[in-house]
Amino acid sequence: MTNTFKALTLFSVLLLFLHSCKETKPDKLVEEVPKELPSLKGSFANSFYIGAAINEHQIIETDDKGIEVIDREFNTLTPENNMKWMYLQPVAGTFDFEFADKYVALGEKMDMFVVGHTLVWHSQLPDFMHSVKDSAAMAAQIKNHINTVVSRYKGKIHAWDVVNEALNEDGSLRASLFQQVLGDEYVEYAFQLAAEADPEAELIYNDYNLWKPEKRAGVVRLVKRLQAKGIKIDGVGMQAHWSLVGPTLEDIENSIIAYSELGVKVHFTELDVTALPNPWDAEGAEVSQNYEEYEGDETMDPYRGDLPDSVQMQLAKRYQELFKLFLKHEDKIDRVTFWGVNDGGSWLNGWPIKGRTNHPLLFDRDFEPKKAYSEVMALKMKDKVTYNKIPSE
Ligand code: 9MR
Repeated sequence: MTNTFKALTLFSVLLLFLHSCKETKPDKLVEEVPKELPSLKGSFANSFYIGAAINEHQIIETDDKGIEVIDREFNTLTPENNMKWMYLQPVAGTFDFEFADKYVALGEKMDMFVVGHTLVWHSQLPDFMHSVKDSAAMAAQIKNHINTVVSRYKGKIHAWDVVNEALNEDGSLRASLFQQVLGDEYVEYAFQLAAEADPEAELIYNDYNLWKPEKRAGVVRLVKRLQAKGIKIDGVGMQAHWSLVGPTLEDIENSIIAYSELGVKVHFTELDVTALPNPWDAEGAEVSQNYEEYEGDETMDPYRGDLPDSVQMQLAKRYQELFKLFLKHEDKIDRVTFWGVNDGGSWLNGWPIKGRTNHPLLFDRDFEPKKAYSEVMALKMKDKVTYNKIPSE
C-alpha cells in the first residue's frame, strides 16, 4: 500500500466517522420537527392528539384519498364501527377479528395512538346478547368479551372506550340491557375487567351531551363511584356531536373543568358540527332518533351541492372557537378526535334524517381542507414558525 493510498484511506475513514457522529448525535429540536407540516397533527403536537374515526374502506386501505389524509393529518385513530360487539363476536363464543386486526396493524404502521371503540354498549349488540336474561350469564358474557378482546390487543390499543352511553340525559343510569340484568354495578365490572386485561391501557367512559349540567353531574357521580372502589378510570370521553349554535362554550368549559377536577383526562372522542336544520333540537347522538317523515324534504336538506360561503364561514368560526377553548385547557385534554375523515363519510348524512348532504368535518367530499381547517390551523401559526426553526449548529 502506498503512503498516499494509506493517507487517503485514513482520511476516508475519518470522514466516515465524523459523518456517523453527526448522524447519530441526538439533536432534540431537529427530532421534534414534525415531518408532515403543515398538518393538524404537526401543528397541535405540543397540545393534544388529533384524530379521526375511520371506516372499513379506510381500514383495508381501499380509500386512497382517505388514507393519504389520515396519514398526513392525524396521530390517533378510532374504528367507527368495526370493533363493536356485534362485529367482534357475532355469535356467542365466536370471534371475528379480521377487520380489528387490520385496524390495529394500520395504526401501528402509521404510528398512531390507537383507540378501541367500544367494549360495553347497549347498541350494536349481536342478537344472542338480547336473550341473556340471567345475571351470572350476563357477567360471564361481559367477562369473556372484555378478556378476549382487550388481551388480544394488549399493548397495541392504547385507550379503550370501556363503557359507552350508560347515562340518561338527567344523569341517571340508563335502563340498558346490561343495567337491567346486572344492575348499576356492570359499569364497575367492565372497568375492572379491562384494567386486569391490560393494566397499561387508558380506560375511558364515553358519552354524548356531556356538556349538559345534569348529565355532567351524572358523570361526576359515576367516576367518583369507581374511584371510591379503587377501580381504574383514566378519562372521560366527551363525544362532541355539536351544531353551529350549541352547546355554549361555557357549558363545554364547565364540563372540561369538572372532569379534570376528578383527576381524569378529557378526550373529545367524536367531534363533528352539523350544518343542517335541526328544528326538533335533536342533540347528541341518540341513534334511535329518526325523523322519517322528513326524508326527501328539501327544506331540511338545503346544501345538496356545495356549502354556501356564508355557512362555510359560520362553520369555520365555530370550529375556531371550539379549538380556542380546547387550547385554553390543553393541560386537561389528551385528544380531539373527529367522527369521520371527510364530509362524504360522516354518519350525519344519515342521522336524524336519512339521505341528507351534511358538511360537518374539516375535509370536504373531495378530501380537500375547508375554510374550517384553515381557521383551526391559524390558531397555531405562531407555533409553527417555532417548529420549523432549524437549530443553529
Ligand atoms: O358512526 C357510526 C354509524 O356508522 C353507525 O351506524 C352507528 C350505529 O349505532 O354508530 C355510529 O357511531 C356512534 C358511536 O359508535 C357512538 N356514539 C355515537 C356515534 C354516532 O351515532
